[in-house]
Amino acid sequence: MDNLGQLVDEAQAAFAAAGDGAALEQAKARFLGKNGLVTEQLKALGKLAPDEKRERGAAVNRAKAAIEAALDAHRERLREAALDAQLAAERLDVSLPGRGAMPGGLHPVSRTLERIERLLHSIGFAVADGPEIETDWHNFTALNVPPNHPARSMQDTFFLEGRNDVLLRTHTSPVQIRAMLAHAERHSALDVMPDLRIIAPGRVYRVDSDATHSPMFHQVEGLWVGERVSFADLKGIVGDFLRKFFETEELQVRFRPSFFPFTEPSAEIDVAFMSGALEGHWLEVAGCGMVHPNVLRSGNIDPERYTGFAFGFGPDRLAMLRYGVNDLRLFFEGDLRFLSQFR
Ligand code: 2NL
Repeated sequence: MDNLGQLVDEAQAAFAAAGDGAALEQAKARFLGKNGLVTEQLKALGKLAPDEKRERGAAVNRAKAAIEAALDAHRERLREAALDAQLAAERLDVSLPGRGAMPGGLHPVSRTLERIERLLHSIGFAVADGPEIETDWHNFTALNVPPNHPARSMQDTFFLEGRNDVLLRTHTSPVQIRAMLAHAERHSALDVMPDLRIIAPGRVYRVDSDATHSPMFHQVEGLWVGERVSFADLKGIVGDFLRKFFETEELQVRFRPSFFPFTEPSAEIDVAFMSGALEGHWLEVAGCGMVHPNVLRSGNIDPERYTGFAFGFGPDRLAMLRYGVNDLRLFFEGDLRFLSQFR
């Protein structure tokens, strides 16, 4: 009887029809399980005579081995099919262009501030800072701004909600008031106070918004207080600084009489380039003057003994000139198409 060959064929067909691991294990049980068709054949051997049993036993075992080999082959086939499906689903296209690194960069105004700080630091000015939320006293009173000055109104200055004594600083001058007070205190035991030479860079706030004004903008103020500090020192320092900043010895610099409550005398500083698109046009870049005696007194410094000069630049304006930008608001809108040009 050759039903064993048929049994192997049936097992082959059943394994081939199994589409996944579970179906294959079901098919295996039907042939090789405890009550499976192969097991049945092995049990039937017991009823045979010894010489028949040896021959038939060998044949059943060959069939069993063939079925087990077929089972292994189909297990391997299913494993490979599963791997192929996974590889197809998780396919990587290694020929796609990379996303590319997006390196950051300093904001053009930050670069300008760092440039100003580096140049003024190199001639002996230390960087000072202070709070952006200030008292009315540090921002106005100490700076000799009269009580009814329009800058002290809600139309011009951001006051904190429900308060008339705390505000967003409108200039960095209060930093210098704080620095003078600390300097006077630190050296109060000495016969002669050493020179105070600082710059105060930072954000300032005013109620104002158009193409050339932003409600938040930047200032760098400088202050030098000592014995016999003069307007001539001011002209030398500021002129040297501007020629270094604009990288031209040909720069024209003029001091035009002006007025600020915190300086006397006061001047506006204009520059003119000797070449380039702006050649021959006077541009206002800063204000300055000799520190008013009342302001020195606010800083606990004796105006009979010490004098000082102060100046104030708008680094946003300087950045516009240096980079050829015509709308101040572009600096503060955070548009990467604009900002990434300065990397
Ligand atoms: C401007 C004008 C200026 C000052 C700022 C100052 C500070 C102290 C004392 C005296 Cl603590 N003065 N600062 C002086 C003159 C002008 O800035 O137009 N800035 C953009």
